[in-house]
Amino acid sequence: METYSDQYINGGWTPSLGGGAITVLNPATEEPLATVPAGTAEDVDAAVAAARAAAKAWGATDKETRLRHLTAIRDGLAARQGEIAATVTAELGSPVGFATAVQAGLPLGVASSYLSILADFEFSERVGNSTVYAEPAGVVAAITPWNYPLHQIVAKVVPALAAGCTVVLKPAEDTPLVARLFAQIVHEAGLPAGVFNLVTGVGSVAGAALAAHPDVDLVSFTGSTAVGRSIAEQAGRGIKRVALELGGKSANVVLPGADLARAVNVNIGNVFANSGQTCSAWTRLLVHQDQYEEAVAVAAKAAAKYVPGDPTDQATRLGPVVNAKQRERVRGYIQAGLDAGARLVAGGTDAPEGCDTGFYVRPTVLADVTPEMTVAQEEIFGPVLCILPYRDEEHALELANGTQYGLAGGVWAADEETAVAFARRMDTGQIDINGGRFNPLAPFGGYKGSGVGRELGRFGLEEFLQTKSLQF
Ligand code: TXE
Repeated sequence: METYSDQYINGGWTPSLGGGAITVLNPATEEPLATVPAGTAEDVDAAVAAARAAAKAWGATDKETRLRHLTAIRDGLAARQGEIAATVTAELGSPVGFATAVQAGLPLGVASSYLSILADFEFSERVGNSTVYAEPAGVVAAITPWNYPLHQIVAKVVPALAAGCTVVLKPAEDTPLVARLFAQIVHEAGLPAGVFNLVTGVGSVAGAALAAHPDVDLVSFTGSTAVGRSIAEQAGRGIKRVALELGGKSANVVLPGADLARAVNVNIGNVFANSGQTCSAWTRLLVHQDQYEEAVAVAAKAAAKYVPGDPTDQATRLGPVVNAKQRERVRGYIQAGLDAGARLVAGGTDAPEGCDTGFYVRPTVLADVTPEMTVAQEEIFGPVLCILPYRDEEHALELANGTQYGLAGGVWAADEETAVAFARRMDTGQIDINGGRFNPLAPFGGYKGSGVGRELGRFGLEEFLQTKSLQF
C-alpha cells in the first residue's frame, strides 16, 4: 500500500500541513490501496495563494502559449491511458473495459475537443462602437466527485486553464489517486508554478475551506444537491460565481411507434453503466400502458446479462458501487420502492451471488412505479431502473417533467420530427433522440434542481470567462 503525504502546490509536491490521512479502498475487495493526506484549511490557503500569485501572468498569456500547454496535457493523458484506466478500476471499481473506453477515453476526448475550441475562440469582438474582451474569471476552485473522477476533473480544469484561469482542485475523497495522476501529467506538461494546484482532503474540511475562500473567484462544483446548495449560499455571501452540476432523475420516453426493444435495451445499458453512478443516467423508463408489459419483459431479459463481478476481468460489465455508504443507500432505495408497492422484476436488496466481499448491488429493475414514490423522485445513484406507464403523450410529458431535476433524457419515436417536438417540451438540459451519440462539443448541464451553468464545448469555456467592454 502506498502512503502519500504531499499535495501538489505551486508547481511541486509539498508536504501536507495537516497530519491526517484518508485511506483509499478498493471497492471490489474492500482492501486499502493507499493513503493520501486529509488536507487542511492551511493547505487550501497555500494552494489558493499560489493560484492567486500565478493568475495575472497566466491570464495574460496568449492563445498559442495556452494551446501549447494544453496540448502537452492532452498528450500526457493519451500516453497514460492504461495507467488511468487501471487506477480508476482500482479506486472506483469500474470494469476495466468501461474504465478504458470511458473513464480514460472520455477525458482524453474532452481535452482534445478543447484544443480545437480554444484554437477557434475569439477573445475579443467588436460590437457596434465597443470592443468586448473575454477575460479570465480568475482563481477557480474545482470540487469534483468520484463517479467519473478524471472526466469531472478534465471537464473543469482544462477549460478553466484555456480561459486563462488558475485552479485549485479538491477531488473526491474516494478517488484521489487518479487526481494525483492528473497532477503529474500537468506537472510534466510544464505549466508555470501555481497555475494548477491539487489539495486532497475531506469535503467538510478541505472542500468547505476552498469553497468559502475569499480569494477564490469562481467555484465549479459537481456533486450532491445538499453540498451544492451550501456552496451556492456561501458564494452568494461572497459575491462569487458558481457552476453547479447536481445530478438528475432523467426520463427515457418511448413514444408509440418507436423501436421499443431497442429503446429498452439501450436504457438498460445506460442505467447499469458505471453501476448506475452517472448523473445523466436514464433512471426512469416511460412506456405507453399498452406496451408496458412488453417493455418490462425486455428489461428483465436485458438486465439478466449484467452479472456483477471482478472489475479487473475484461468480461465484467458490472462492478461494485464506490463505497459501503453508497451500497447501503442504494439498497435502502430498492427496499423503499418495494415497500411502496413497486414490483421487483430483476435484482433486489441482497448481495449478488459470489459477491459477499465488495460493495456490490444487484442490477435492479422496478416495475409498477408511480410518480410519487421516492424511487421515482430521488437520485438513487446505483444500478436501478424504474419503469412507469403513461396514458398518452401529455401524461408522458407530465411524468418526464415531474421531478425537481432536469439534467438529461431520451426520446424515442417513429420519426425524428415527433421525437424532437416532444424533447423541446421537456424541462431538461440534454436529450438523446432515438439513441443519440455523445458529443463533447454540446453543452452539458441542468435545468431546475440539476444545477446552474454548462460544461463541455464552447459553453464550458465561457463559464470561466468574464467580459469587459471598451466604448469608443
Ligand atoms: O457527494 P458529495 P457524495 C449525488 C449522488 C450521490 C450523492 C452523495 O446522488 O448518491 O450525491 O454522494 C465535496 N464543501 N452525487 O456524498 O458529498 C466532496 O469531498 C465543499 C451526484 O459523495 O456532494 C467531493 O469532492 N465540498 C454527482 C464532492 O464534494 C464538499 C456526483 C462531491 O461529494 C463538501 C456525486 C462541503 N461541505 C454525487 N462536502 C453528480 N452530479 O454527478 C463534500 N464536498
